[in-house]
Amino acid sequence: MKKIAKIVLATALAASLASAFAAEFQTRIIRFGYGLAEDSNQGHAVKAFAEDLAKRTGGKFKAKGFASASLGNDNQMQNALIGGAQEMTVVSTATLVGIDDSFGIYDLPFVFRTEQEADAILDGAFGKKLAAKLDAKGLVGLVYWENGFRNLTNSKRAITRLEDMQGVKLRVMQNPVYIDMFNGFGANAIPLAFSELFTALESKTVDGQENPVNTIQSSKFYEVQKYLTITKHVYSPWIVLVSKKWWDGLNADEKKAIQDAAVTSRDFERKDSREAGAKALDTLKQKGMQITVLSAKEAERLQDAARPAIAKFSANGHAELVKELQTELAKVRK
Ligand code: TK8
Repeated sequence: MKKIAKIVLATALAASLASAFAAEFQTRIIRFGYGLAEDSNQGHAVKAFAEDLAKRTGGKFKAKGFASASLGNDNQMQNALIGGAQEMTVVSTATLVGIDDSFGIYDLPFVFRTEQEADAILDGAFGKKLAAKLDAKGLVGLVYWENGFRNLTNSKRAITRLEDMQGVKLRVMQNPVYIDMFNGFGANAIPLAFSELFTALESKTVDGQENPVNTIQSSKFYEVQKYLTITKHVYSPWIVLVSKKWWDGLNADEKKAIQDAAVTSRDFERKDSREAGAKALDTLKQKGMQITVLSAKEAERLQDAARPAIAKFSANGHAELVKELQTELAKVRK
């Protein structure tokens, strides 16, 4: 009898060990809010994330997308994550400057020349280190998605020279680098949440805005904006965030599943974004937008006019960070 009891005990122990090693997932609902329409790069990639995560967790993790800032604008969602009222979001890195002003680094004009350069910096040590700074603020930064190179639209006039920006009321993100940059160009920069932008353009509270062509298309800005100038003044990333409060309650398997699904969504999103971007100009033309490509000379004048905004960011305690980015970029360009 003693022997049998021992065997039973050993079997029970082995079984419990085995189940500890097999991935364990609790049923969890993830509210994943985002600012753009459902039919946008963000919407497509949130869906891809949810599908991939469901596969990895045997259907236990259900990520539900909330489009069009229905859970709040970028800043409001960041706060909801910090408080634990929402699990996930994707926001422009530019809107994180209230939490950590080093995120203004990505907004410096004309820093990245190509998407591939941006990928290398964002996915590499530089991007990871910056994202890790959010931990102490109650946010977990998982991966960067592509918003893309930003361009200028407005309803007043075609902008073909720097002087054409004079006095144009231009919505920018709530971020000092953008305010400095566009005021430096001679525009009248007005910081406003993206969720209020369409109405502000429609009512002519502002004349223009700047965003990548995909966003101009998916947000239907062509309905209220006639002129598009290809300026590519900033390469703008999005960052996928998780509430740290919620994250800390997950086991290692659950964390890994989310991390892996986030990487899948990143690769999906960049591909989707680049494919859509290649077609967007034709679509916007068809929708009636008049498109200006800056001459090489005007593009250079724009770059010169942008330099003080970079200098100011550097002088505001970020000289080291700017240097670090330039060093990393030089390595990538080799
Ligand atoms: C969407 C924003 C948007 C950004 C902006 O919530 O605010 O202009 O480019 O993509 O994050």
